[in-house]
Amino acid sequence: MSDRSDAPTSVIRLADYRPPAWTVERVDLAFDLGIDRTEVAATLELVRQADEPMRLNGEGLELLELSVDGRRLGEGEYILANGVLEIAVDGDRCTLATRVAIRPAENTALEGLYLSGSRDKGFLLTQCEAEGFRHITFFPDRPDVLSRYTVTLRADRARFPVLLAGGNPDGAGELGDGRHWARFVDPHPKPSYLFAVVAGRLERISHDYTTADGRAVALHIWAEADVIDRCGYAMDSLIRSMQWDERTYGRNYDLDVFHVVATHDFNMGAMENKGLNIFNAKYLLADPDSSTDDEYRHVEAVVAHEYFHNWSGNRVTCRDWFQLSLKEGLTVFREQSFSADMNSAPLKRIEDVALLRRAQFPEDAGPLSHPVRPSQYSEINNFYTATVYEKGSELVRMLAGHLGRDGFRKGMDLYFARHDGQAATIEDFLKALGDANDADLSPYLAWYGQAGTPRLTAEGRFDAAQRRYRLTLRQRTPATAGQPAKQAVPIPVRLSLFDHSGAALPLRLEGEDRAGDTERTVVLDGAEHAFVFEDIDAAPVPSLLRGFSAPVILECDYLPGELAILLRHDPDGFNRWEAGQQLAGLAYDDCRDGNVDGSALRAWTRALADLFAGGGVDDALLAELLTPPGEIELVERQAERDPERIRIARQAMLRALARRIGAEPLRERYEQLRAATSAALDAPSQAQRQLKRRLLDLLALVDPAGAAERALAQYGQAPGMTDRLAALATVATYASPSAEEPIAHFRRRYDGNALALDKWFAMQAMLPGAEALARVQALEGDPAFTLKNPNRVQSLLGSFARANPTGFHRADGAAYRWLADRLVAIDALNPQVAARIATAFNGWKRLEPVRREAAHAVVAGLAARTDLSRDLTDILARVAL
Ligand code: 0A1
Ligand code: ZN
Repeated sequence: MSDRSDAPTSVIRLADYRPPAWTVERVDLAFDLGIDRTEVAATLELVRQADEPMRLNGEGLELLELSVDGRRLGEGEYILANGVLEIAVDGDRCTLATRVAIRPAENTALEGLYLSGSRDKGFLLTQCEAEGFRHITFFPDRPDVLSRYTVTLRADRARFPVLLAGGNPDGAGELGDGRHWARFVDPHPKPSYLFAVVAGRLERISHDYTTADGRAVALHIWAEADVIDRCGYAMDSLIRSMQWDERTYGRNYDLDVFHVVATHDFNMGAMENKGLNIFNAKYLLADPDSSTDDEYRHVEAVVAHEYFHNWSGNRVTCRDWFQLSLKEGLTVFREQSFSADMNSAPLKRIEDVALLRRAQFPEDAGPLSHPVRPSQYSEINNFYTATVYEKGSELVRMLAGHLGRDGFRKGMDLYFARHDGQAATIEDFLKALGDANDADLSPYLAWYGQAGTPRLTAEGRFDAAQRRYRLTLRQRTPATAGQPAKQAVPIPVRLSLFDHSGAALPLRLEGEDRAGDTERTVVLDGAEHAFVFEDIDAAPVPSLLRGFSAPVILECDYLPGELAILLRHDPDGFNRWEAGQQLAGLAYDDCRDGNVDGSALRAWTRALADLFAGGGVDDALLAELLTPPGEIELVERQAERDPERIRIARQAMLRALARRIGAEPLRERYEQLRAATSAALDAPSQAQRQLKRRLLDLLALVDPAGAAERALAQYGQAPGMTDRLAALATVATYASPSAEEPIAHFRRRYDGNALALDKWFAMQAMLPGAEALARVQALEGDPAFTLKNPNRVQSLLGSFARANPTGFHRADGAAYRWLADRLVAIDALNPQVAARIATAFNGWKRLEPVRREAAHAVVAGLAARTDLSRDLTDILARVAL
């Protein structure tokens, strides 16, 4: 957090980086824990690195005692102002001791030490990334200060029976008067943002794990008693992650214990604190009755992500917060590879690319755009973005593709060996990968420093006389906020050429003796380059950017029939889907322009109807193929956005698809799948549920009564949450009066299950149309709703503002005004959450004039306020530009 912004906002610049003037070798912390008041005694062994005073960060701390080398300092011997404690010290080393008091129960920002749950039953925990440690004690709170930590926790045993901190246990005992203590020593130097403690009434499940290099590790997952029986899937996922990192990267865990804790009060997804990961319960708990298939996959992915950070983030950390993607992009990439190995690789790629397009492309195209390595920030918490995470992962994927599997592994081995125990930079990463392979990867640095999504234009020309196909690739990146001029970046383009029967052609580039495989990667490393393929007998259909080999927008004048060939024949699931998405985009253009008999719409519906009838596509892929880009992605296809019209055009294309397939075949296939229904979690069962859902939604467009009847029956008979929630959403979307009863039933059935109710809030918040606002306002009055809980706010307000374009962008601007009001209220409690919700205003400038005017008035009004947090002020200032 986040002072109120009456102080001028200071901008931190990458160019101003200087190494720390004082580092901390050892930290000894002793906590006397209490919910209202906790005392923290800290002893720091500091070492001078430059001829400057010692400066420690500290915010919201009540300073009780301060001494240097055993001598208490009086006022006048230090300066404490603007969150910095400055002490002039002689000599090159010193021992600094502080004692401070902090107030966990008052900490609604959930940064530093705070209370999760109620005063009488809840527990205490910490969140320190990025700058939370300074809310716990005075410290040089920056990631390039790595220290060895010893932590002693003291607390009332009855109220806080479980005491945890990162590191290995180093003793525990009684203190008398009902209090007890526990000590932990972490042998691995770490930055302060990885520090964590937890204390309270928690239950655990455990597993004895032995690493590949022979270390016995006790794995413990902790949660409150009412949810501890929902942690089994997370434990299985953790074991799979540990084994995968050993196998794939040769990385072993490095402490004797590994704790994972679930909390219902958390600002983000989870946190990789050394030896003590803390999870938003949403990403740790899973059971068939209250979790969907998607949620099971998310639990597996987030558990893996946090575990993988132990090497990519903890053992090798970041020099400064500009390097955030060094750990996040790399760890997302590692998680994506893991999930692809555990599940279906093409489906995982489809999911990740769809997320990139939905979340990152709009971010990169609007006023919040920033490079994967930003060059400045005023609030680092606002840079945990899709660009740093998802685009960052795409950059690592390009590097990995460039080096090949073995080369990338060699590079990673060198990176970990060379920088173990250090705070590194993105240059260090590229250098290590390059050095291990005798390669120069420095051209890829341009990707890290430049915002905006490059446009890749492809133009093919077939020369029958020469039997040649000339493919000209060009790139251009549009100007982004504060970055008018762009340079060319290396763009690897994996490609194949297909003939019109759908066969892939062997590829021989001009100057080569022999044809190679049917797929290869060419790299466009300047503004333009032509690639000439020989021995081509007829104009081929190029399949470009296979596997989404670079995070760009492809502009290629495909004829609909050409995309249909790829959609029908491409053997690779991802590319088949990609061709379908591109063709769906053209079909959408037809519907948007009122061209109901357009050639793209016909080609798209015909190809999908044939694939549907032909039975050659598995259920999971078929469900994906039947899902065109969403309303949020489609906004890019018109100059001025009117969400109503976008929805109408998209619904029209879906209706055309449903008609082409036919109501009867849709019903029949649905019934077959229904008969096979189970709650099993295996991939084919999940695929059946996914396809069933798509079919029901398509059926609703051509047979609303038939779809509603089936959806209601499905709701009543569903063996698990996936089927139950999907059915509820279908009824509520297409037959709202019949939805009242099941909606009320769901509310009663899951009373007390916060995570299940979050889905209930979100589902209703996303129901389209102008009435959505009144529905959301009514739901705010539900006793389970509170602005104090980030998950609740995300489910109701976040889903509405970010995932309900027709509801949020009401033409009268009422939803904008309502959200502005709520943002101010949330901001007073939790600035990080307010800032995240406020990003919903990101694209206001490209709305049609009436909505634009309404949004502008609201955004400008908010941006002019001086009583908001630094987090929210930063977002508003950029969005309002
Ligand atoms: N490093 C975590 C994400 C995270 C970031 C900031 C937080 O508090 C402001 C909490 C978690 C991850 O990537 O999982
Ligand atoms: Zn992460």
